[in-house]
Amino acid sequence: MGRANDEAAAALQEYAELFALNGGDAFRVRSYQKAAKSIAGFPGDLGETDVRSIPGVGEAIAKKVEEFLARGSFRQLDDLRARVPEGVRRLTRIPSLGPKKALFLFQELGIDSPAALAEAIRAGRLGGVRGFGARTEENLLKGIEHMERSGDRVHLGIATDLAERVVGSLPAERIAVAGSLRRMRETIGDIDVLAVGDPGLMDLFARQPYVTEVIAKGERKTSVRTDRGLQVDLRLVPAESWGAAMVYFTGSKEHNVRIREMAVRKGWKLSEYGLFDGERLIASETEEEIYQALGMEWVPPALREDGGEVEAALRGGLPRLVELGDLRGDLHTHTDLTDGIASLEDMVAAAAARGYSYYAVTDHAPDLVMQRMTLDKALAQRARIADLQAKYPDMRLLHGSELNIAPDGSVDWPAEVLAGFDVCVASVHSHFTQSREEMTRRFVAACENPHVHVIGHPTTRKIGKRPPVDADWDAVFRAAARTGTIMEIDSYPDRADLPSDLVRLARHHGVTFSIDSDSHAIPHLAHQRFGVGIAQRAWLTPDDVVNTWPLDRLLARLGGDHATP
Ligand code: DGT
Ligand code: CA
Ligand code: CA
Ligand code: ZN
Repeated sequence: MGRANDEAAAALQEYAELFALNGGDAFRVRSYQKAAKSIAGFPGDLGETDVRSIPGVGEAIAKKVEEFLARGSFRQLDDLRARVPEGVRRLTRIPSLGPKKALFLFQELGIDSPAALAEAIRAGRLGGVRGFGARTEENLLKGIEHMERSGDRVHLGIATDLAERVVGSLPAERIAVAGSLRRMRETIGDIDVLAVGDPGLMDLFARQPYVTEVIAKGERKTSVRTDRGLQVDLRLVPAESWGAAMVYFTGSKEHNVRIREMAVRKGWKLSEYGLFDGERLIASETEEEIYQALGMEWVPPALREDGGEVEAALRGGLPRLVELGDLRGDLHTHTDLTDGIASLEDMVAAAAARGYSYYAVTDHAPDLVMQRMTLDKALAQRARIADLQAKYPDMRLLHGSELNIAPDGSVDWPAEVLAGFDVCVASVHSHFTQSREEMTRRFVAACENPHVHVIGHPTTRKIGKRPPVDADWDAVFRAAARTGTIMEIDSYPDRADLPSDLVRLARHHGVTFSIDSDSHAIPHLAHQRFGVGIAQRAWLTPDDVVNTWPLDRLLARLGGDHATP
């Protein structure tokens, strides 16, 4: 995916937000949002395409995009940016606070940031204001606290994009990412890059177009701020201590403390330069040599959190972690029948190109009203899938749906309709603030529904935007294990849902998982690599993940007769 696509899409999305915030016509807001999605999901490079050929992009939007490509912004965006303070825009990012209310708070009460809103609520200044009851105030406060806690960390998708740009821009003898990004943490504080090469690399790095500020520049380490807000540290390391530097800067700090203790116990010293016995170098060139000298197996980066991996590596008992290459399919994807932007035919062709043995199409179900799904549309899609199947003898197409779990735990459509689908993913898309008891009952009921195979993006969190729902996860996972309900690892990087700590908990209860892309466009199919990171951090093996299984085993698990297509 070309970077220009993402940036133009982000600008249009921002414009849509600002336009809505200024009371702009809802229809036009939606058309900007739709165009933004289309552009983000467009597989070709924007710079080499006539923008007008992208679905959803008319003349007016095309002009804005062209101006953006030429100079990094467009006039209407500049105008609105000038009119709305940044803090007011951040107000709209508080979960449950829409643009109308945000503008009202700013114009009537002078509240111009999330912090100012929190203060106003705590001081009781919103008491009696229409539309701001006690329950609303409480939810707003929770949302603001969540935003503050996630702070400046970004999700893995943003960090990975930027890291690939950095690595690709520097002609080093050797270069690799370390830190939390190599460990595939779901959020990243800053990016750590190690390189072997000549000192001129530092100057070259500081001059890159993605650099907005040079924070510190030395011979061994340069730190910059980038256009994504994220800091990148580049360290030059001697070729002969590459392995030691990778171990040290990959971390985590907790893991490093443990293995340094192991070295000390042997009377040795472990640093970023190597493993030493006094002056004598024991190992430094590769990570494998260092772990081996310490009497351990090499530890995959995703496990380096002092979560039992040191003990396991010492007794040679590390798991065979699931890898991207183990996945044989995807069980949660959308098309333009609902909110995806690519056609069924294009999504299926892209899936086949990835070499899948099976692929499920799971467009939204009717209770998500704005998607305008109907049974007729679903059945027509099923017929198209049956036709399409003939073209793909090596990939089984599964017709599914992403159902909505209602507040009482029920889902869309009667049982006889549900029975006609090969796979049903059921997700929470509304009523996020139910009490812990209600939410737990809701999930348990969904697990107990014999037609529900998979619980989609279970916590519903969106990193930096929406906190996870509150549920007794032990109880939910017990129900999932008992009923054979699969828990999803939604790989979409701003969801990363389930998060790895809950995956690990679920696994203890005997739950199985599917690593899904939740794609709404062709490039999203590749997001599964982020889901694999989550699974690895939770110690999952291929056997724990149903979409590594051969088709027959998967179908047996999904039950039903699978007459379609
Ligand atoms: P982040 O950036 O917050 O997402 O997390 P990390 O793990 O990338 O942390 P960062 O960037 O502060 O440091 C990168 C690695 O360098 C870290 O995982 C371990 C190592 N490191 C940094 N400072 C220390 C330290 O004071 N002691 C030890 N043992 N290791 C350190
Ligand atoms: Ca870092
Ligand atoms: Ca760092
Ligand atoms: Zn969903």
